[in-house]
Amino acid sequence: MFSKETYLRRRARLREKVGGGVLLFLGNNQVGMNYEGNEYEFRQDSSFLYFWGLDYAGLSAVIDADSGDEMIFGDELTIDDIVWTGTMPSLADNARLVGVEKTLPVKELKEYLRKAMHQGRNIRFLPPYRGDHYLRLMDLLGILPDAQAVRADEPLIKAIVDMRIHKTAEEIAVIEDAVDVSTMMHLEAYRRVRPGVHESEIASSVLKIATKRPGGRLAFPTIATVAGQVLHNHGFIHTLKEGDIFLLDAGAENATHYCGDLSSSMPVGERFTRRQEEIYNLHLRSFQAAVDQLRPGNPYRNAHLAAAEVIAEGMIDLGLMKGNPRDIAESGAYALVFPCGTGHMMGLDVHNMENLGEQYVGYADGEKKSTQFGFKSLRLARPLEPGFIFTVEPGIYFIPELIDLWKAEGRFKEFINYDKFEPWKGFGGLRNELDYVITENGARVLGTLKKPMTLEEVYNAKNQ
Ligand SMILES: [Mn+2]
Repeated sequence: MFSKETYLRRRARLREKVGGGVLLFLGNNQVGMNYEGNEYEFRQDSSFLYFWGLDYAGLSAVIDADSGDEMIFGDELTIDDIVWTGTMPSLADNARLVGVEKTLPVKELKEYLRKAMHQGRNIRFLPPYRGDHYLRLMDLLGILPDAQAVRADEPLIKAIVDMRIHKTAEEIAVIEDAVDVSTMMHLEAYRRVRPGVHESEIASSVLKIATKRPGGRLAFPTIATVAGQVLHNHGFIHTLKEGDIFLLDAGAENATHYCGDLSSSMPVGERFTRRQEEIYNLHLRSFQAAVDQLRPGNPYRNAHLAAAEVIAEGMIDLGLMKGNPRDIAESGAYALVFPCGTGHMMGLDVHNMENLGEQYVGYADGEKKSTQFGFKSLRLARPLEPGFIFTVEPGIYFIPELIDLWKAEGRFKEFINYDKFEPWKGFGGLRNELDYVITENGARVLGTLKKPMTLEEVYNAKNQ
């Protein structure tokens, strides 16, 4: 948790930006996994954490942006709770830690909102993403679940996005810490990956490092796979063998809930094959081309197009594509081997604020996200500003089903030599990923530890 002043400042700023109305924040509740009392690991809503700091279930909060009143709704512990979980500071004491003097029982929230609605006041809320929030919003505001996303308040969403997207020095410091833990997870994988080891063993050693410190956990389910062409592969079904490419996409969240997100690709054996090295180095060049575009004012779309263009050049050199690399990038034909975006915003969420809408987070006002395959996965396109924190993670993937589909449809025939792709169908896929912050005049990679990137660094890390 940050100091009380941080939370006071954030809420005052939000009040000012939104200008008026009742701002409603629903904290997260516990969710039963297989029965009510056996819960998933609790995770507080990130906007709730950002403005109210309190990291436990059963809370809601309101800012009256007209009067300046701030209040947290929650119930004090009963003797049953204390017998079960032990005693804890009271809600009133916790609220004071984040600069809130007024606390009320949960049941008073409905009455408070009913009164506000009666007075014709504008009740502003965020789009829900959890089942119980849909039900609570229906109960509290009388809005049916289907209508809640469209009735969510755009000025509130935009104000929150604008605040959470610009990181302060104290936020950058805790994110950098989470990135360091993430790097340690990856260094452990480089050491452990070898023929005969199972994917689940790597996933478990990575988890162990993420959870070593109090409050530490994974920022998202780990991807640890030799089938890297499957972009979100959580199966852990393979035993590693000589000749495979192992791909790890894993990151830690520290006690503050800010996170890191890194990816690594490495040979299962001592070295990559010549063909794997060639694709790995092509990927590194595309990574560098993206990084070269990182500076204030330059749209992240340019970083994506630069990476796509380098990959297209490499595909032409291999005889897999033809034509002008820039045209291949701009047409979207590159997406056959690079079907995802180059990166995404990061912060309290690994895909920061995705629940508030990618359009608001990753795109400038008035700039519409494309629906074309490839470009539709570009989560970040807008001009970069100091304090933005995001990932860079171009990759090269040979997805047999996608190759067959595009070939059958004759898609981008002018750019793609489909027949040459046949021998590449079993290649798999690879990527690396690092986290960056935009500075006043450029960008800086986050983390004080170095994650291996070049072939030499990768081979060395395997022998540490
Ligand atoms: Mn990522």
